[in-house]
Amino acid sequence: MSIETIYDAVLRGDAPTAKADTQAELDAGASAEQILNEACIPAMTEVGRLFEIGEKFVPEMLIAARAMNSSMELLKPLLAEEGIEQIGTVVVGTVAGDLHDIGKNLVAMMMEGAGFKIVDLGTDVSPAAFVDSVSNDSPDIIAMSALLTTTTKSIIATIEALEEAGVRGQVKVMVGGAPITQDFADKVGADGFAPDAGSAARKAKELLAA
Ligand code: B1M
Repeated sequence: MSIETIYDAVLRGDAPTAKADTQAELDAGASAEQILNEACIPAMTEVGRLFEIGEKFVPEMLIAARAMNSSMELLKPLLAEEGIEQIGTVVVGTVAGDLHDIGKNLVAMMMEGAGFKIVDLGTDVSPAAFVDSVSNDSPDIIAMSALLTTTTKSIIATIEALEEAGVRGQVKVMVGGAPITQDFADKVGADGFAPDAGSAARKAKELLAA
């Protein structure tokens, strides 16, 4: 076991090995931050890259994310103790009227893999709940997923609600989901769009840096 075997285990979606090797590395004196930054995050970044170029598919990405989570279960409490700062906070949710959550969960997992703290509001999230999350969770980014043509209007309603509440300027807004395009994102005044989970994590980092 080594940092490399954790990287490999996450990449091929081998949760038991990812967990066992994470524990072994911790016992051998590695820090949680080192395992996160040298194994988990690079492995999920690579999974995202392979997904984007069509060399990995949704089930493999879910399995890799599960392997990362099995390592993260051990790392999270230690990261809190070590006082490791996450790179930013993203509030994710599927918009009002929409119950699809597979894509949203993948986006959340890839963003977590990229180092973000994730606050997942779930599905059928009302504009008011997104607005409340700005004061409750102080997110850098609000990430909305919509899978139905009919619920794209919930994205518009949420952006309007953020504006009406006077908090639109405090957060970047990202949108995505099967019916969403860059053109739609531009029209509704979102700050970012991504077509898939891997590029969503990269876009979130770009928005944070902007
Ligand atoms: Co629904 N459904 N569904 N469904 N469903 C679709 C979306 C549909 C295209 C099927 C079809 O008719 N061909 C169609 C929508 C048509 C339309 O509006 N244009 C549809 C419909 C009509 C419905 C119902 C209305 C059916 C009914 O009851 N009559 C109903 C609606 C319920 C509701 O939401 N109110 C319904 C229900 C369901 C199930 C509950 C049965 C189930 C959802 C289970 C769940 O999510 N827990 C379901 C499913 C599974 C699908 C399909 C088959 C698969 C969706 C999926 O998970 N894809 C879908 C048809 C299809 O896509 N082939 C369909 C895999 C997932 C990884 O991809 O979600 O696109 P996706 O996410 C991607 C990207 O879009 C992107 O990254 C992800 C990973 O790469 N992405 C983001 C997503 N969010 C992002 C956010 C970002 C950035 C990127 O930034 C914030």
